[in-house]
Amino acid sequence: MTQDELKQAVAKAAIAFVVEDEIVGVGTGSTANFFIDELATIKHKIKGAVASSEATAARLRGHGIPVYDLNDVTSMPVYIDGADEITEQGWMIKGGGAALTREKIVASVAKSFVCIADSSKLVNKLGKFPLPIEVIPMARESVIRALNSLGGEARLRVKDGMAVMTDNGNIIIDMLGLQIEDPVALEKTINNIVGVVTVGLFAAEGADVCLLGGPDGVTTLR
Ligand code: ABF
Repeated sequence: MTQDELKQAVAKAAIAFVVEDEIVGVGTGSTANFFIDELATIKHKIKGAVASSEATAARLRGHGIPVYDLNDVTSMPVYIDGADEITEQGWMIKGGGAALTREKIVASVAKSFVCIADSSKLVNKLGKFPLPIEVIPMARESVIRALNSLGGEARLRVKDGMAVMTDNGNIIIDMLGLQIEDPVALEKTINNIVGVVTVGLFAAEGADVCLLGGPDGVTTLR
């Protein structure tokens, strides 16, 4: 099976977690895109969706799925999204697609987080994937200095010669070379640096369920 076929398999399996007549939180990225395409096949059974990025909102609307503003939603049963790395405990690194802040916000309102990923994302220890951090642009250098003092190497994310901008108008700093022993503590430490909006560690509130696609099919970790 190709990686795309694995992503498609977990996206299909995630449909079983969507609650009828309710709003579903929807993540960002290529696996989430497969999920959105699957969601379109049952769109008449749900009330609508809350999107974690402009790209996801556009794809949902393209399928005719109503997109709700999070401010108009008091609760939702489930948030479904991919990850860059996930451990068996449900701790994740997210933000490779620069949507980490909205992802964390939507996930915080949902009762449960269902992670969908191909099995290459499962790791014993987080940190091989550069850890994304969304930062207020004027704090770029002070945050880089603070991050470097924690070990690892902080780098501004650049694409086509330009700093990558998030949907919120902020920049992304990626931290390379980390071996994350205590993700919950590191999440707290980085979130406390002045100028940091969000760190892409999802550990204090990780995934409740992970659907992992591998050569033998979809495995469910809880
Ligand atoms: C989002 O998409 C992110 O938090 C993560 O960075 C990424 C995973 O991308 P993909 O599904 O394309 O591998 O969930």
